[in-house]
Amino acid sequence: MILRHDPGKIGLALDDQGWADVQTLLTKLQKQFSGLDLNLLQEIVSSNDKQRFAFNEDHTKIRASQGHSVTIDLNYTPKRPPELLYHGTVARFIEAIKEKGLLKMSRHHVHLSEELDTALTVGARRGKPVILTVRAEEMYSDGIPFFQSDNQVWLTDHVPVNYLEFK
Ligand code: HQG
Repeated sequence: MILRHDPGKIGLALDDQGWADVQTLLTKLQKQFSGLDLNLLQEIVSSNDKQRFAFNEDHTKIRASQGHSVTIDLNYTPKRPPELLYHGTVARFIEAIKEKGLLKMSRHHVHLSEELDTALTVGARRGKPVILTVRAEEMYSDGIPFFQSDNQVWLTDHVPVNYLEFK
């Protein structure tokens, strides 16, 4: 919540690339969670199931690797995706997706995965998952940039409907 959506909630500021100062984060969070220290924060970062957070090289800064709604520039460089990527969603969104393609909604990017299983898990957050296949390499060849986050999530701005397979 703090590193992706609402740093102001604890009076924290993120820099332009989404980094927060570790010591400031700890000091501010310790007001609510007295047991939180650098060791516990390091354990949270290393054990997080999706590796959502990353430290900089000397561990003085921390950020979320993707999924933000606040405006920051993660500074990822464009990268050629594999031929196909997957997106997990649910049936009630399909009609709108057929009309407008995949939209990033409140996040910075549309999130796509290389693994079917990951897309199934993402879709299952909202109900019975429906998997859409994205012809990613074709999109990239047509000039649409892709990025890969530090935790291996594929990101793009918008997937036009003509690159989607609904099966
Ligand atoms: C849908 C979690 C209507 C889209 C997950 C999705 C993921 C449309 C929802 C990460 C639409 C947006 C991202 C359109 C897309 N009309 N609905 N045109 N285009 N949608 O949460 O991909 O735990 O912003 O299908 O594991 O579900 O946060 O995106 O259902 O990796 O790390 O609009 O969030 O990761 O929902 O999930 P989200 P998402 P974390």
